[in-house]
Amino acid sequence: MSKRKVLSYLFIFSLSLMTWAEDGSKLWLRSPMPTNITLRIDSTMPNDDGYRISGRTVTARTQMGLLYGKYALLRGEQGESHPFYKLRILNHWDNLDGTIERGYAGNSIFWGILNSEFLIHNNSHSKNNIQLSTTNHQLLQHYAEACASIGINGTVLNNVNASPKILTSPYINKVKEIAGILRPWGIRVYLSVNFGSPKALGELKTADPMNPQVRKWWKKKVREIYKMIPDFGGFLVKANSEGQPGPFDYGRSHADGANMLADALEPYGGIVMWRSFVYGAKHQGEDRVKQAVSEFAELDGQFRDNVILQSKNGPLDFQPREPYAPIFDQMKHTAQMAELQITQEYLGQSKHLVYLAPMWQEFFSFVEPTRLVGIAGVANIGLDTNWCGHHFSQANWYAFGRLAWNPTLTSEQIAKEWLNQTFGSIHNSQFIFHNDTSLKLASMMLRSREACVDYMMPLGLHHIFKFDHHMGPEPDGFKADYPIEWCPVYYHRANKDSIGIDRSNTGTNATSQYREPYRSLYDNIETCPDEYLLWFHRVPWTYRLKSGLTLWEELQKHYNHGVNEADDFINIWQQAKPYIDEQRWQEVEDLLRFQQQDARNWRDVCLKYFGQIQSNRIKP
Ligand code: GCW
Repeated sequence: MSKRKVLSYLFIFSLSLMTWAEDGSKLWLRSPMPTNITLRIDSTMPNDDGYRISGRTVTARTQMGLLYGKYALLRGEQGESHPFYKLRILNHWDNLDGTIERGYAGNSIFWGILNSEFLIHNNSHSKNNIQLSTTNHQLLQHYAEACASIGINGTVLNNVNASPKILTSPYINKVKEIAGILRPWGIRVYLSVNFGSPKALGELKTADPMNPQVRKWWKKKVREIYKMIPDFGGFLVKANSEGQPGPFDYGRSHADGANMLADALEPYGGIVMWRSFVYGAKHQGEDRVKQAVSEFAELDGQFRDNVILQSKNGPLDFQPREPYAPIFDQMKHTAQMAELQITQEYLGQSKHLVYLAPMWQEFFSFVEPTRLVGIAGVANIGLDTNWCGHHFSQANWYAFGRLAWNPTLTSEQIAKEWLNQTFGSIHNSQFIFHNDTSLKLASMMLRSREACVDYMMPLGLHHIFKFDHHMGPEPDGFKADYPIEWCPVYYHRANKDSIGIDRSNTGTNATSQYREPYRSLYDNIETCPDEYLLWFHRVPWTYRLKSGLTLWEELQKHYNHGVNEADDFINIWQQAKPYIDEQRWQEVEDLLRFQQQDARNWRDVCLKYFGQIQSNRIKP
């Protein structure tokens, strides 16, 4: 038995979050921390940041394990727990001017006005010491604590549509400073990089990954970064996708591009997360949901060991329901990560209450968690007082962290934990309000994703969102000057007889990219699950579903059900009123009423449009 180092002490809970409880900015972090917690280091424990809790004693092999264990104790956990994934990373789509792509909770907590003011006043990009204001330091500490409390251990600080400027020294300095704030909380920083940087920054004439100068440039840049940030995590890259530069620009492959960066990062232990979200480049014109596999499958086995292919859970783009992305089946010799979207781009943004854990669990029911080496979540965090725009959107940040730590947790367990910690009384860390009410709130959360699917995209009817903001329905959406893959009419193809895209072997054959049994299951209209029907098939309006109803009747049923659910959420929330502070209750109430109206709007606009199409009153 190796020697046990005992670090027992009285833990004084002095974090400033205690003072945040009343102003609407409270996260799930509870106070007060129980007064005496015993912390022990045990070097015989498995070699990770897991913990063991027994009574009020937390034992772990590492300091981080002790920290994670303390928060677990607060959640009421007992027993032993270890992180399932080593990489549990938030992706912030934050631009350097402070705006956030697909952000619905205010501007960036990392970048923006303070920073650019400094640059303007100092009139130079070469100044090395950009200071974050005190407020920002504090804010980032809160952010870091919230992340650490649920096990998140990495963060990508900038948008995948990356400005090359992130690699200039003023920004690297700032990244160093942010890294310093996050480090005590076990959070490593990563950066999104623009593949064309050496050229875009005017330092070289090319960004060709096979050019020795370019390779040297990246090596030097990486050395510069590690000199400042020795525990820097690595790069996230969106290349040759939606207008971003990439290796194709020089006739090279994704593997050539990713490996060049990987070689530069390898000596320092850094990784490259290379995204597979691509369309409209090499396989232009092919069914968009097939293009990732078409582009990447032939490269399987060609990537360096420190390259991870990062793919969205579905093959299209974060719709409220997608079948899993078949790239997870196809890449057998490449490390893979899943990219989940916490920010609700297509799920009512920060205005609809939609709890996402059930959607992510659904994904894990198709893609074995062990096939992945990590999880990334596109963050929903901004400068809004309540961090996420909607109080209940915090639950999605929370659920992401919890599932990245343990993908076998149930959505229900996570919802209850979150409710308990978010709305529970500070005098009672174990149970929330009135039993019955809390159960209803959990049930509202658990039903909310299916409700959203029902009123936005029943039976697999996808991507009929408004240009370009994706809030609200636009079933007749078509713009000649837009890529066709952005146009709703491309996806539903409704006419007076039928609706949906044929992705079976008689159509685009996207089903052939799936492993069995899903390939056959999805390919056959008779066996295709209802929830994916219009995703994989073109279906006559009069087709009878398993329920005996026609497609048209079934669609109406789903739209109505979604609206009824939104109505019921308001009833449930009314019942919760006595147990929730006035401010948060009212803010959520206002948003639920908006959601109710919006759900009606989805139903009414879509049923009217499709009704007119099938009765031949309008032509698509
Ligand atoms: O979902 C789409 C979004 C883009 C986003 C892109 C991506 C960051 O509409 O805003 O760009 O996906 O994931 O790269």
